[in-house]
Amino acid sequence: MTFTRIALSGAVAALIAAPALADQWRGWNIHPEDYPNSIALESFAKEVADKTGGRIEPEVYHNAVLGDQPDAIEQVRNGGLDFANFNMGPMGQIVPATNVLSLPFIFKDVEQMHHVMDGPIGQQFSDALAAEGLVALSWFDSGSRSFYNTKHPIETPDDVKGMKFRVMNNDLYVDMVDQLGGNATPMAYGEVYQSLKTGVIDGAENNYPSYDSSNHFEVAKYYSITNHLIIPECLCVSTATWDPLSDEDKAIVKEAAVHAAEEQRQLWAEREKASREKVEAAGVEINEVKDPKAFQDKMGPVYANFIKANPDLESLIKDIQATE
Ligand code: GTR
Repeated sequence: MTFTRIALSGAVAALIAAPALADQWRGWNIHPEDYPNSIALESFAKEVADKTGGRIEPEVYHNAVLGDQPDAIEQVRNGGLDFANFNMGPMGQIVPATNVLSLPFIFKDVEQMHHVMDGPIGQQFSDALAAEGLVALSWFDSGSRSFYNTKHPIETPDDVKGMKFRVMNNDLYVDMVDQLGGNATPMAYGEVYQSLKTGVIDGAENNYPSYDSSNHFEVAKYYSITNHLIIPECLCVSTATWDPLSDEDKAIVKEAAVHAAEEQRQLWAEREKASREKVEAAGVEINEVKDPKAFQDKMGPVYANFIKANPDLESLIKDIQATE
């Protein structure tokens, strides 16, 4: 008896003396360490750790080592992962309102996308994400996406005919490629390089930094500027991780995410330029499509099909189009 009592009080004393255990957060990232998003995520992790005095210790896992994007979205939603940088492309399958951001040519340019996402419309997307277990704390840039392929430059929609393109996991992109006369194959990002190399697909579509960092430029040498998609990305925290935080910690985490987005957007602009120069120097043939409107005009049915299936989202589309 006496022994037990001494041992117990010893354990209690040790507990009181020990510093509180840090809350360790696992963060998902698809990109390699030197990518703008990755650098900004590391800054986010550091700022959170510093400002909470180590109460929260976020760690970023780069290169999709924690799984591909659709799986990671599920994991953040159910609290298996704490935070992530997600492109809104694959998000549409889970949070239908975010599909509006995946409509081809929905934004006039990246600047307009920023105005939309940083204002009240952006808040509507944040609310829709929050209802599905994802707290969007800030918005990253992802430039604009264009088609690239192994065969020939794309000048007109006719050049897409018969070609097989990898798209992100979202039915909207299948419709988009269909309307251009091509065949779409939804596929995980990590499988695209090999699939291009072995001819399983003829092409894909992405922004310059991803075309560069994924090495797709080595195997698909024709990059045709269509700028058909401008898709924002969130820095999201799991609701399961967020809700129990004190107000003080919520403020710290939110501020760190906003700082990370500022840094990311700056790094993004630099990286876009550097990646374009790099792929050109490596022999990539870049062409600007002469008549972007010809591509845009083909998207009428994509919008019509989408609005038919989601009549409640039509006003959101109109609000975005009306934003300067
Ligand atoms: C990148 C984006 C990634 C991922 C990837 C893809 O531009 O940053 O999150 O969505 O494209 O094509 O799968």
